[in-house]
Amino acid sequence: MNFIVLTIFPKMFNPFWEHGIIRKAIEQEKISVSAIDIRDFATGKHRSTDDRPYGGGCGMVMKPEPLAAAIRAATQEAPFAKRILLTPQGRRFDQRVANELAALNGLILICGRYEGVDERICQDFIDDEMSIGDYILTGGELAAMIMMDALTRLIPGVLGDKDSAEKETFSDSILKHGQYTRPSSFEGHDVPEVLLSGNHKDIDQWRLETSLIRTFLKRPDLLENRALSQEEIKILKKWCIDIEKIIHNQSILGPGALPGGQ
Ligand code: 4GX
Repeated sequence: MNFIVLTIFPKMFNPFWEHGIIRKAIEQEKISVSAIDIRDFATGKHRSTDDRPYGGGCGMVMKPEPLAAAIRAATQEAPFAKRILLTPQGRRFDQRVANELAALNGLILICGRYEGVDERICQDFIDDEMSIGDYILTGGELAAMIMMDALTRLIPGVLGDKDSAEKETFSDSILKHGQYTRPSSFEGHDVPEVLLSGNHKDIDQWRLETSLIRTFLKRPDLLENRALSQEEIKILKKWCIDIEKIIHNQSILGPGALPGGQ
């Protein structure tokens, strides 16, 4: 995957590209990255990239000429890359979109600042608009990094075998089970016994069950749009029976019969 970012702050990307899995992916040539400074394409004494909005109002707008020239230069470098503008108005970037975009061979990510970019750029120089979430950033740079980060880990060979199983979990729309490492007892809290048992069937069952419980409690929206496996249905049914037992006992004994009842 070839990533080209267009920005007035190209140095913001250096620390991102210099660390961890992203750095390794670059070294192993799974991805190539470059930042184009939009200001390099600005003309005039002050090389300004922004100007006041027609019609008045607060803030500044990114001028169309430097942006258009920068996008043309990037397109020449990567003719088949999809050109994406980062903006709160865009289609929401999520794991599904990430899987879709990870199959492409190039992305040109256009990072706006100020109040936005001249509307005529959006019309003629952009293939898609993307938002990373419903909040307002000071610029598209962090959004571009988030997209590159999520996409890079999906590229075959970037993660080891151990990690790549993990990537299935979110595209499967279920949260990860809890993880523990040594020591087995930490400040009075012990690691669940089943994880020390060495019984992999029990461990897998425990992990699936805790994943489901977590998802049900923290992100029920994820479960609603999901095709459940037979195993998962079995687990959910078991909870239903357990919960019904609690309700049944309460109604027989009366609400005052149990400690904490009202
Ligand atoms: N997900 N921002 C872009 C300036 C801007 C506005 C309109 C183009 C059109 C954001 C987000 C985000 C703030 C980046 C405004 N550029 N980007 N910037 N949320 O909030 O992606």
